[in-house]
Amino acid sequence: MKSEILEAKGKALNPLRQATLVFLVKENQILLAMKRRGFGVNLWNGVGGKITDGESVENAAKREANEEIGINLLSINKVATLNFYFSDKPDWNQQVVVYLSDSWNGTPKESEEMSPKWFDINEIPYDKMWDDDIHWLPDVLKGINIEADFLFNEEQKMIEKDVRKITLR
Ligand code: 6U4
Repeated sequence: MKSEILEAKGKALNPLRQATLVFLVKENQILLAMKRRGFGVNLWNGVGGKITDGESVENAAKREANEEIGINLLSINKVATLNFYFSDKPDWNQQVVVYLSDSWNGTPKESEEMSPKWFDINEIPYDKMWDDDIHWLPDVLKGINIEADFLFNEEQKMIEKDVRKITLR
């Protein structure tokens, strides 16, 4: 693993605080949501957020999808585990567990936090997403499970990455 990531890992809470990220997929489309406030504002991303005390990761994923875009997830499939380290903001360090879902009830709708929109899988706006996404989301959408570590600088630019392809689903 890269030395700066190792250094950030050594300084981080162990285990890292966890968060969830869910992408709905149907036919050739993926649902992204524009973050309207707080962490990652003005970036397209999946839906998700922090895990609350005593909650399972899967339940947190389902709860956040309901709170942020008003849908009930019926099934989710874990596809990636991503560790994010922020060199100057250790409070932001987090492990994000990523899921895909092709089964839910309800129609995605806007909330105070997120504005959802369907994108063609070939037209994902990586230039308006977190820097890391282009390094793992294409593989995840091809059916490859990923584990990765990413280090960000003070301007929230990704400065190091270590991406491992784990299994073919
Ligand atoms: P509040 O506003 O406290 O209710 P909450 O929705 O619980 O927030 P938030 O917004 O901190 O949590 O969640 C962060 C979201 O951003 C999670 O879905 C994980 C995701 N995320 C964090 N870092 C990311 C990164 N570098 N790349 C990425 N998604 C990231 O694609």
